[in-house]
Amino acid sequence: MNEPLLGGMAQTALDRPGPLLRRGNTNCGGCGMSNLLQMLGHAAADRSLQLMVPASCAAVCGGIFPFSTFDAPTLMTTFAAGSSFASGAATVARLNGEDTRVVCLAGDGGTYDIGIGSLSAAAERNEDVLYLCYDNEIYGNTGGQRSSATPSGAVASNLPRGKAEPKKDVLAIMAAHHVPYAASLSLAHADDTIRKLRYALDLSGFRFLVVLSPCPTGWKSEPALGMELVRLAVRSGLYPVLEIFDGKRTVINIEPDFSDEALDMYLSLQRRFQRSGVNAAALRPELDRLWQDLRARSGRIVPARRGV
Ligand SMILES: Cc1ncc(C[n+]2csc(CCOP(=O)(O)OP(=O)(O)O)c2C)c(N)n1
Ligand code: SF4
Ligand SMILES: [Mg+2]
Repeated sequence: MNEPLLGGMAQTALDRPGPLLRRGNTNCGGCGMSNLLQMLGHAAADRSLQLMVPASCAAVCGGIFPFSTFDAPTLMTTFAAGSSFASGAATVARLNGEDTRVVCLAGDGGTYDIGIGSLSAAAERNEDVLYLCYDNEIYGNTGGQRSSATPSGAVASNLPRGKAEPKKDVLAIMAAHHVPYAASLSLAHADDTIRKLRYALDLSGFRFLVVLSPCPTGWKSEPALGMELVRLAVRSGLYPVLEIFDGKRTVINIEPDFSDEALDMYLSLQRRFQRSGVNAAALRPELDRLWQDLRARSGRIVPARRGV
């Protein structure tokens, strides 16, 4: 039975017969990873998928063999080796002549931190893998510890005063591997996200996508506000939405307005920031540096904000 995969988004005759993320899963209400899986299912349509999922909320969500929440063959992998399993699965699929896309679905802990060795190796070998990182900026599944994706000023369960270091620039790291495609996705901009998912699904070689993924449990935010939070993160410049081709050509897809209003709103709607007391003025210099760098990389040498 066909059921709407995305509230409000038209379903086509090519869509999967059922959602990629089935009902009755264990994800918290308002989990961005659930939204991402809905969009991936929609973008994949009738393409065949295999999922590789290292330890994370997504692995728990996937369920216990022989049952699965995901409507695709799924392999739960060790934490550090998602990309290695994906490389193997992609090779087997090629040798068997199977027309399937191998997707490694990993959290930020499994990507920016503990999985970065195998990720770097697979990217350097240009394996035929679509790597999809849902970035909730913490180790969500084990209680919300800091990762290197945690942004400055955010409190984590093992960091009560808030993080002093800036978020790691994982797209710059992937660009340095000269992978065919690397991009950041905004769940609040569904058209751009579906376009990028489809493009990445149909490309060969290593494709890397990262998605800011609201986590009401860890961010201490209202479950219903996830999309609004992503919108504010994009608007304020905190979360750049861009794509990088072959590690060289950088395209900024959504232009922020860099307003302190949006940034302050983003911070005030999450208790992880309220608890550290960080505000827009404190974060702005770091964001200005990030955007000056991005402008230079994209070939658009214009100031991120007037007066910068
Ligand atoms: C080698 C190893 N260390 C620690 C763990 C415990 N562990 C399981 S999931 C997880 C957190 C994963 O964080 P992330 O990748 O960001 O995914 P999220 O939980 O946020 O979805 C940790 C620390 C483990 N399974 N294996
Ligand atoms: S803890 Fe966060 S990432 Fe994990 S299922 Fe809940 S909302 Fe999703
Ligand atoms: Mg995480």
